[in-house]
Amino acid sequence: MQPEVDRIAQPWGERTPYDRDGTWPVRVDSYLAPGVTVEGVQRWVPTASLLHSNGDAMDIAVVDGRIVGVRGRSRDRVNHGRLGPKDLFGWQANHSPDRLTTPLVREGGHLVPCGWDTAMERIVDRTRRLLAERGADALGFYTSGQLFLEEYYTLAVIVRAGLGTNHLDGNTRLCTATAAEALKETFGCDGQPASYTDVDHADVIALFGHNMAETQPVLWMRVLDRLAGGDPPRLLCVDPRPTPVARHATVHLAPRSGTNVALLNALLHEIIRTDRVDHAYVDAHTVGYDDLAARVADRTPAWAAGICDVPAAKIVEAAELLGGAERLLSTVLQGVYQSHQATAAACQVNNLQLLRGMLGRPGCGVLQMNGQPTAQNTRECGADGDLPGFRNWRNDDHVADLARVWNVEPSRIPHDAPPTPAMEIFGKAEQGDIRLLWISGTNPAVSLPELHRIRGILRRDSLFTVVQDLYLTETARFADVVLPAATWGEKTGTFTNADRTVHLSGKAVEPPGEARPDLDILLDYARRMDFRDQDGGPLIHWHDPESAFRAWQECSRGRPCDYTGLSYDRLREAGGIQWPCTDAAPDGTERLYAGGITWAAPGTCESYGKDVMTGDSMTEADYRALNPDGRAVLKPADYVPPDELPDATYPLQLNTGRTIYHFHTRTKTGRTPQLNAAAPEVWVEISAGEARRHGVAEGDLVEVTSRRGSLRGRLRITGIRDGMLFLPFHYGYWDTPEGDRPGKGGGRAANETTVTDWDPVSEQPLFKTAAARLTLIAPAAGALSPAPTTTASAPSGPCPAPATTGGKTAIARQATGDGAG
Ligand SMILES: Nc1nc2c(c(=O)[nH]1)N[C@H]1C(S)=C(S)[C@@H](COP(=O)(O)OP(=O)(O)OC[C@H]3O[C@@H](n4cnc5c(=O)[nH]c(N)nc54)[C@H](O)[C@@H]3O)O[C@H]1N2
Ligand SMILES: Nc1nc2c(c(=O)[nH]1)N[C@H]1C(S)=C(S)[C@@H](COP(=O)(O)OP(=O)(O)OC[C@H]3O[C@@H](n4cnc5c(=O)[nH]c(N)nc54)[C@H](O)[C@@H]3O)O[C@H]1N2
Ligand SMILES: [Mo]
Repeated sequence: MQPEVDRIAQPWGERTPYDRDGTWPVRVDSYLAPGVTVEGVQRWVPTASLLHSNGDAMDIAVVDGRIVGVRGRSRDRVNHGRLGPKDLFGWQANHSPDRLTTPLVREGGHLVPCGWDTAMERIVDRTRRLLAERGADALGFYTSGQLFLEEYYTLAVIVRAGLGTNHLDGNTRLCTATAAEALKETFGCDGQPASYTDVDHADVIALFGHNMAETQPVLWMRVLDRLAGGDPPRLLCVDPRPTPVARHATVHLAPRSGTNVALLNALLHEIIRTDRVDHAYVDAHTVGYDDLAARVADRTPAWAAGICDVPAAKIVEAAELLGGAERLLSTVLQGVYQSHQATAAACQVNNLQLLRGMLGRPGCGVLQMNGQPTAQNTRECGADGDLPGFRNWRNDDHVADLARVWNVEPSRIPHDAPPTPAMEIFGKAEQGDIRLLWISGTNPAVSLPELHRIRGILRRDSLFTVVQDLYLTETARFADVVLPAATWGEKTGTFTNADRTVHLSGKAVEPPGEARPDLDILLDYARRMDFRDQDGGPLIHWHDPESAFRAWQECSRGRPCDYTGLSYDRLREAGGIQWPCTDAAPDGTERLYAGGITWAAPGTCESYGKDVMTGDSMTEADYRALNPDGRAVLKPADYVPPDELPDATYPLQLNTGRTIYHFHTRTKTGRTPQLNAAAPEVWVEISAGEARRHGVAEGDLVEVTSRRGSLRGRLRITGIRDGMLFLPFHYGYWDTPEGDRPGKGGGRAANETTVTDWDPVSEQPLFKTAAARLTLIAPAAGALSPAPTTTASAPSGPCPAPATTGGKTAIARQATGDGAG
């Protein structure tokens, strides 16, 4: 193994092969700023990555009060020392000279610096005025999947019990709402069943709409290392793009977008037809088999082939792979969650797993993935559309139990309707019902669909907007008050990755200027608002991260996400530990449901479920009748076509998503030299056939237009399926503040074009299914497409663009064996 690798050119580093049921070898990846040596590092501060959901554990290197690099943690269960490109280089954004260092308030139309007292008093005054004039329903909160557990929990208590509004959601609504919903529909409760160690044992791994190679590169390294070892797993990839996952797959299905349910129904049909069903498991642990079997009885591969535009024989091949698996691990992500019939499709993957009896054993399980680093915590702390601790808002006993924890009257906690989903919060702001919107750790002016509309909402005079961020983002530019936040490395707290692994993230350095941890900002607000419990004591009775963590532990006691066996000291010592962690399971819990389904009984479940076609809620009585004994529910779904299909004017399917080098709206990765250089500008992907039909070629400047808006970018010709166009959604406007450029075109945010539409069950927006057209603006004339060549955007044929490399500045160390120390 080379000791040093260009980790832009080789994002996954080199292989450390291992055999099935073996132990994944350690490989410690590290990157230190030029001129810094390991010996020169004064302190190493433990944390985990905040740039995806994988939870890669690492130490921050500190010299003279500054972050100078990172090193993977060899002993951590998640990564065994490995880091991805964003993990290695992304910390540099902390030092960007344009970090916010003071609060800002709007004066005479302009944002001007001010002190914390001025900024906070403005927010408190506005809150009090709105509470008096319009009630708590005039207040809305839109938070993140990137803050810490302690912060979400504090926010949830402030909003739900302090202010008493139901209008609190996270950008997790755009991200993992469908994961949570699919788990609730099938298992009665949120909570990731499987574990990353299942990769070590599986003989078949199926990835549904999940570009793991680019979005969880360290987990993908684990898969690559198994592929390079003895008795490698076979992969099924379902994705219309030629992702690195697709290139390594035994079977790659590239369906029309929005047809997941049709494809999955055909796969279930084949599993049942060939009787690959584990009847003993199904009889013991599920309800709904007969209904499911009847609903897919005529959903043949030939039927699905016509809808998905995938050869029937390939669907049969995929079903053989799934049906023949001894140990099947399935993963699901945005190609399902942000596509048409999101929850219905995600539930069919759960059904597949249950029919095959592949749950709760090594190598067997489903990962309804998270995307953001701390999305799990947004959900479990109730800072999204759930009550804390996966309590059921429709179960009075659960509400009463939460009221007991908070020492308030149950009536103080709004629970007469479901917590308001993000798209509805913006809708209420648009209608003037919500008058104060507090946005923390998210950049909706780039990440929400149909940006022209979102800008209109943020610009409204009737809406008072607070934005809490690190930079003056596209969203912050619309704010009435901007609060400068401290971030990863500058504050302490915990967060939980996609396989329930909790990490402690330590403060390594001071935040810049007057920037404050999000927790401190919320505690300050709570103090100024003077929220009280029913005995007149302070509602928020904690004062720092560790005391907030303890308060949350009490709230989680006896719940599925039980944290009571953890502590900061234990996490500091042991590294990542998976919840539930209790006196009975002091080392955490590798897999849920190892001994059967545990949280689906009517009295304990988080949700009574919904109709997965319409989103209509089931009543408690419905649920008791369907599932009296608390088993897993096999919920069938019929395929229905997407609302917006290609037509003569907009002939292409519009697909949007990610590249390995950037995170979301690039506020951090765009400020990281190595990552920015690897993918500096937006591009547009289509197939060679589609390029011929449109008379365009590699590198041409093209315009993409939908019914909502347009953007421009240079073309990359790839192996993507015909009839589809792909846009990375990372590129916003932070270099050009004017935002809207009416009539001029030339924007570059994918969400100028995406549609305001959502899954009826999870209410997650559909970023992957709409229609668009492509027109030539100017031939390349020597200009190159900025798309990376190392990833899903690799050119399918000869291409003038040079291979993506990072050169000298992107050389990171990778150490194995004794050298890994
Ligand atoms: N590098 C990087 N990593 C990240 C992030 C990032 O911004 N950058 N973000 C993190 C977050 S928050 C998230 S949510 C995850 C997302 O991680 P992923 O879901 O893996 O990423 P996406 O690129 O959004 O979408 C995955 C794939 O869905 C496919 N797809 C589109 N439509 C369909 C369809 O109808 N059916 C099927 N089967 N597939 C379809 C797309 O072609 C795409 O390749 O990544 C996390 N990790
Ligand atoms: N077209 C299209 N749109 C999409 C998607 C897609 O696939 N296609 N994916 C969707 C998904 S899955 C997601 S998760 C969203 C992501 O969308 P956003 O949440 O809008 O994206 P980010 O750029 O991660 O925004 C996070 C913000 O928080 C700030 N921040 C970072 N750390 C901290 C901190 O510690 N404290 C505070 N206060 N702020 C902090 C960052 O500077 C940044 O401005 O985008 C969604 N939008
Ligand atoms: Mo996400």
